[in-house]
Amino acid sequence: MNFHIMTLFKEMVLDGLNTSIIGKAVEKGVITIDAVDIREYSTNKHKKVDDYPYGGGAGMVMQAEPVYAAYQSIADKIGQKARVIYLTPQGQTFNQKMAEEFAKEEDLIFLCGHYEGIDERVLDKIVTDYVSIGDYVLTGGELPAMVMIDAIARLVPGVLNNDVSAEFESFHDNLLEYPQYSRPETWRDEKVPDVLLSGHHGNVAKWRREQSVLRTAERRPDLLEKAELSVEERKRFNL
Ligand code: 6GU
Repeated sequence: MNFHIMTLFKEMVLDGLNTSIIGKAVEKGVITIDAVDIREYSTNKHKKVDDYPYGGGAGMVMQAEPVYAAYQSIADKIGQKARVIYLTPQGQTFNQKMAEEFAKEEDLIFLCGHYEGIDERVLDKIVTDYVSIGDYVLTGGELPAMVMIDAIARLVPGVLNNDVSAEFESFHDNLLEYPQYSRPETWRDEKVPDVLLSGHHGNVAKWRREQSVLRTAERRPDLLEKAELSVEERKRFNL
């Protein structure tokens, strides 16, 4: 899978993503991450990419042409249709289901805005998806693009060392993950739950399921409405 990022801050996204597990996946060739500097497509002699908003008001607006030319350079390179995601607090809030949908694509283009926004005309022409990462305001789209790429890339086969782990985790069925323990068996007088040392796989699975449901009820009761719980579970946990 190929991630293409249109930005004024290439180093920020590339430095941030080319480390850790995502960086390993890039090294392995399972995914690629390319950043295009929108400023390189400015036709202005000072490489300016923003100007005053028509109608007045605070701040500057990113101009249409450099954004469009940067987009064209990517479109020409990949030679097929690709979704263009504009990171904006005015977008649909990103979630795991959207990550799973985006992970099916071969190429994704991320457009990171700055200043007070981007000229609406180029957005109308190229953007297919308006996405936010939550109800708060950031200075630009780079961190949101990095958040989305991390969440999407880890769903691509071969990115995680462990193929099954992406399927059995928080949110795939609207339940939070069960608690985890590792050595030592006793740490500062606190013991690992006996069932996990029993070697009884059936009991371990049952305990983990209970913990998932309990933990979701306690920490994210809003998720439980969407979770598929058995009649017994609903009764047992008073849901
Ligand atoms: Cl996608 N962009 C900006 N600038 N702020 C945000 C956001 C995006 N999502 C939440 N806050």
